[in-house]
This record gives sequence, C-alpha cells and structure tokens, in this order.
Amino acid sequence: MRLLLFVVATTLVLSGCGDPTLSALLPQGPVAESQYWLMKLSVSIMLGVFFVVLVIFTYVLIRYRKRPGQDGIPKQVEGNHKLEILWTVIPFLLLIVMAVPTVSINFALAKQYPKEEALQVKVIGHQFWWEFQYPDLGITTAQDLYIPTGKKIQFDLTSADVIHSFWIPSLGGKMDTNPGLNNSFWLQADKAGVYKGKCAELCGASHALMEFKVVAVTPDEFGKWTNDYKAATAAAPATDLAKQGQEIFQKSCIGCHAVGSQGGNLGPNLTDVGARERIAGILENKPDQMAKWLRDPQAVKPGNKMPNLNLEPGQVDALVEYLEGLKVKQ
Ligand SMILES: [Cu+2]
Repeated sequence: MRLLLFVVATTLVLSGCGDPTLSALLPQGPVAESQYWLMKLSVSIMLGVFFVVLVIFTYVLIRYRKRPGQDGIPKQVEGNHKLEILWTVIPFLLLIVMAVPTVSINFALAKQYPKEEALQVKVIGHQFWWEFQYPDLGITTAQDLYIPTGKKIQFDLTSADVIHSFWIPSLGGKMDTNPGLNNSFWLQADKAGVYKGKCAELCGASHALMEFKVVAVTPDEFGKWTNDYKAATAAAPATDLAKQGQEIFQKSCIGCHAVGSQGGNLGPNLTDVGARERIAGILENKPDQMAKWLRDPQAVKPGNKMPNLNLEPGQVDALVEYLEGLKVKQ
C-alpha cells in the first residue's frame, strides 16, 4: 500500500516536468531529438541489463536454495569457459551498440556551419544576464534571443566574467561559456514559440535568476524583426515624459547601456527592452515591475553589477515611460 502511494505521488510530481518550453524530454528541434534518442537508447539498454540480471538472480536464489536435509557446502564450480566468454562478449556488444550512435551524433553536433548554412550568433555570459550578437546582421541584443525556425543557429560562446553555461533544455544540451575561451555548437528550433533558457553553471549569488528566452519565429517574421530592430534605434520618444526619461537615460545610464549602437556595453543593450518577455530575465515586463527594478536592482537580483542610482520617484516614472516605449514593431 505504501509502495503504491509512493508510485502515485512520484508519478504526479514527475508529470509536472512536461513543459515543452523547458524539458529535454519533450524535444523541439533536431539536436534535442537526437540527444533524447541517445538517452532513450542507453536507458533501455541499462533497464534491459537490470531486468535480465534480476531474473537470473531470482531464479538462482530459488532454484539453488538450501533444502531440508541438505548438509555441507555445495559442489564448487570454477573456470567455466563458456560463461566467461558469454559475459565478456555481451557487455562488449552492448557497449558497441551505444558507442556507435553516440560517437556519430557527437561528431554531427560538433560540426561548425558557415554563415551560408547557419545563422551566426555570438553569446556572451555576464553576471547575471546574456548578451546576443548577430555579427552578420549588425545587431546586439540581450535576454531575448530571436531565431528563425527551421534553420541551424551556429553559436560562438564566451563569457565576460566567470564561467556560465548556456542551456535551452527543449532545444538541446548545454555548453559552457568560459572567459577568454570560445566554445561553439549549433541548435535548431522546428516550431515557432518561446523557449526558456537557463544558466547551468553556478556563477554567483543570482545564478538561479540568470534566465533568458529564445523567441523562435518564422523566417519571414525574423527578416521583419531584423529590419524593425535596426529602424527602432532611430525612433524618437512618443511622449513628453518619455523624452524626459531619455534625457535622464543619456546622462545616467548610457555609460553602461546602449540603445542601438549608442552607449556602453557593460549592461544589457536596451534597444527593444519594452518588448522583451521579462525585465532582467525574471520580472514581468510591466511598468510597475520596471520601476521596482530601477528603484533597487540589488533587491531584485542580488550581486548584479547595476548599482542603486538613488533615483527620485519622478525620474523613475520618466525612465519607465521611456524604456517601456523602446520596442521594435511586431
Ligand atoms: Cu551564470
């Protein structure tokens, strides 16, 4: 009865793991699919071996148990040639069955695609946010990674400070971003949608808050997004309050944050911050949440590099108005 309860409870808990935007067990692209296939192959082989051993073990326990009236130790057997060959050959074959697809898939996933065949994206991990550069498109953005569906994305990954790990579970396995080193791999999303990304390497106080989103759109929409993104850099603030916000931004924020190509690169590029899925990767993108972030960034994401600017309430309102207005048309 207890066992049954345990099984039911575990099933219920695990059924919560089926989020197609965040699960390696619900693959959404070819890389994730081949990795999932490898997982299934090795788990099936392991389970097969486990059950065969269990059955033989149980059979031997029962068949050769000590019976009433039996005295002394049983006949001792050693050096069975046939058995020894059998239990050497079977694991060897099983390892080959696992090794051949594992090695060939590994090589296929490590292939580097040139820009004719794949969209090139440079990923830079920062404490605690992600920078994305599209060198061939002249676009630098952060936190929301736009990609076209059905196309390979070739990543070049590095870090600006400590080791992070770039992970989009539903699109494929993770890859470390190391300071001073460049790693590369490719991923692809088959269906349009928003996939969740995580940092998978403990990198400081707000490691668990270092989230990002992958926004996969059709190739047409992606083309439109790139054009809009470039146009958005020139857009003027829509209201007087936003204009005030822009002035504050250009005095206090531009040393670290860029809009378009104007500004520093210590903090996230904010060209389309008003259109992003989240603020700082974790807060809902709403004016009150943006204000909460601006009033005290350290309270939201401890240890991040943005200082508390001690803004007056009026300045916060103006900045919120300006920043929420930074969008690319969709
Ligand atoms: Cu990290």
